[in-house]
Amino acid sequence: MTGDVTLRPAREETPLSFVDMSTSLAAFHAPNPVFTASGCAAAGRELAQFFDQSDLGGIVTKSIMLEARSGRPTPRMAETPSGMLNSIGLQGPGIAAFLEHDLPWLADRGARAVVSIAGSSIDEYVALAAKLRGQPGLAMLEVNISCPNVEDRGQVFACDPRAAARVIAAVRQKATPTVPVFAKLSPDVTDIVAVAEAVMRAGADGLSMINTLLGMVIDPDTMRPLLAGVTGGLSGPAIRPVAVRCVWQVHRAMPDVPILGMGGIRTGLDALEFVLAGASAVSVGTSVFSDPSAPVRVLRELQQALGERGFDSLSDAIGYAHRPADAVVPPDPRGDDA
Ligand code: RRO
Repeated sequence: MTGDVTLRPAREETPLSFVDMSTSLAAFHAPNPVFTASGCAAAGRELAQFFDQSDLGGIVTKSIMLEARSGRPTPRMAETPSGMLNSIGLQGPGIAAFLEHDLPWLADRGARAVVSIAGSSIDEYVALAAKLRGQPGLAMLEVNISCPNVEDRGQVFACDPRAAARVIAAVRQKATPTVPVFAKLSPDVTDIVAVAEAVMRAGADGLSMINTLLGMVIDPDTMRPLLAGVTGGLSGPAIRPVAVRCVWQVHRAMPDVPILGMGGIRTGLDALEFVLAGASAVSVGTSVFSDPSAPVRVLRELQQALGERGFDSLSDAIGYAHRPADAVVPPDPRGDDA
């Protein structure tokens, strides 16, 4: 989508309905590109009083494991400059309860459910994919191979291209063939493109990026690590430039691979950065803790921002920042459009 887009003269007061916001993540077609982010609103119910679950492109659920799990000891959240650390440790009800209560709840509301799965072995991922096979309301699988809050860093499959590829190949084989399988990648690697290429070769249909970065806070009063789990995942605006860089690098290497981008998105302009870098859709995560309506606001603001820049459709903007530096400059949004 880079370089050959003709922008119409931009207007400041563009009607929102003017810009076609529909998007595709492989075989999953969504009416708009703004999703929730895994881990920030359980299975979506927590946000139901703030917006209609079907208004977003998709609801991405907290990573689910085979068994119920209480997670790591507390404290497991800490504030950081422009962000937060979490050390939740995959707390959740387990797949049986999820299938009984959560997925039907989302399906009843017309939500497009993107179910995040996590395992501590390939067999566990495969068992989860099998249980989700054929479930109504399931739009896509997000395979979380990058949770930073596990005891054994060897379980962070996304840190090793071969381990990541093995998980994805096994899930792809077991999952419903028509349901896209996206691999969720970690930024805590030397070469994210190598991991992205490995999972795509293994059969992934697209990529979610990025998960949180491994971080740590020491309490100056106790002079001990603040989190009981010692380390945690850093999220929020602090990580946005890292996330945009990852999306940029992977889109540059594989421009046809659909990317669901996330990391510190708070506004429509933040979301626009991800789209211009190459994301076909975005997830809004940490900002829902301070503004639970953030995803619908971000959607509105993104549509407005695209219209103001002369785009007729979201798809024209995907990867637009990769066009050559001497490409035609978009019309000045403040200028006369005559
Ligand atoms: O549950 C968590 O602690 C967690 C997960 Br599964 C993840 O993927 N990313 C994160 O920051 N925390």
